[in-house]
Amino acid sequence: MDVLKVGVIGCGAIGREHIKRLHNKLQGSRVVAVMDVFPESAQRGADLVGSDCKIYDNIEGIVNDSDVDALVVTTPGFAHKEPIMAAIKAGKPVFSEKPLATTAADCKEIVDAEMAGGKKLVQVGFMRRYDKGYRQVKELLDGGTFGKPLLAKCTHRAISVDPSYTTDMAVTDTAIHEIDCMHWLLDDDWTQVQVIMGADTKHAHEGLKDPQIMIFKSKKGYTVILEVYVNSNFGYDINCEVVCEEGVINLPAPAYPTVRKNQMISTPIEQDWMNRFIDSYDVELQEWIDDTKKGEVNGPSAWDGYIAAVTADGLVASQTSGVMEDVSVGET
Ligand code: NAD
Ligand code: ISE
Repeated sequence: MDVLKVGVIGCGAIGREHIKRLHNKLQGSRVVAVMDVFPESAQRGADLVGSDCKIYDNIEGIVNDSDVDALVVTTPGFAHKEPIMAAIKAGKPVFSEKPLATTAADCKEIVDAEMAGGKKLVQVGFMRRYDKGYRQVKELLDGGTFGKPLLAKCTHRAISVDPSYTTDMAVTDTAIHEIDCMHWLLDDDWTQVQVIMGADTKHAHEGLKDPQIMIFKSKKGYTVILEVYVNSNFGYDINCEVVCEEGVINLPAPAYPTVRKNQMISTPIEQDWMNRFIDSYDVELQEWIDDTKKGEVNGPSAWDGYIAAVTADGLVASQTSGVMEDVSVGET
């Protein structure tokens, strides 16, 4: 196959970003069809491609189009399961943005359907595994010279979120990145998790608990403390510090010049995920295109999506209970 012909389901913020990179930026793929529940959103997606892009208003149509080799799902998390299941049923490779689905039960159905089909088809958009900085941290940890990791402190801050963002989404939409990434970085599984609510910021909309502190205990005994603060009002601020027996490793911050002006020394801060992780999305999708053309799935799998969702279920339970919740994944 020379060119992978892709159908994109969900033409919102990241859907349009992925359409542009799949069609114009990366090697070996073209977007041939788009689908969205809102016709005007689908049209916006198609306009990025050109007049020969097909527009669908239903999942069955785009998934079963014989011109579509593979699917990219960029609907909101609650609407991932239906297109992923349809792609599996059609035997087509599917890349889904994170989370795989919003509950462990839904993720398990996807894992089971994929296994029943006898072929790996699903990849999840845990793009931090492709980030240069996180890869550098992993290389140092795996190199062994820092000794055993003891604990890690992470922040996941955004400027603001819209009113459709609910308290549980601090876990299923936002912390899901650290749930997967820290599990991958530390090469360990979570056994217990807890959420402690911070004092509410006045910048959060009515009913949203923000910020939240999340605590993860791992099988090997590591502790991760994560601050999720999605109405920080100042920027998109992703940090990770791993404290080890022989030293401390910090995730490199994006490189910006430090300027001296008006009696101040200052450095810009990212405004959103789009730029902060732009290279990671490119690497992630280029590898997905190349693997898919070879009939392989080598990125984060449906199983990775499932174990992240089991952990997320524990955190969501703890948002209400306030206590440590057990996380149990079961057998592979
Ligand atoms: P968005 O709301 O901007 O876009 C979602 C689009 O999906 C909208 O156009 C909406 O009309 C459409 N849609 C909703 N329900 C649908 C359905 N049932 N079928 C077809 N289309 C449907 O959201 P977004 O910010 O682009 O996020 C989309 C997904 O991407 C989410 O899962 C989110 O978690 C993920 N995301 C990941 C990253 C990352 O860093 N990896 C960044 C942003 C978003
Ligand atoms: C968004 O969906 C993303 O995935 C971003 O990477 C994350 O930082 C943000 O919290 C989510 O809403």
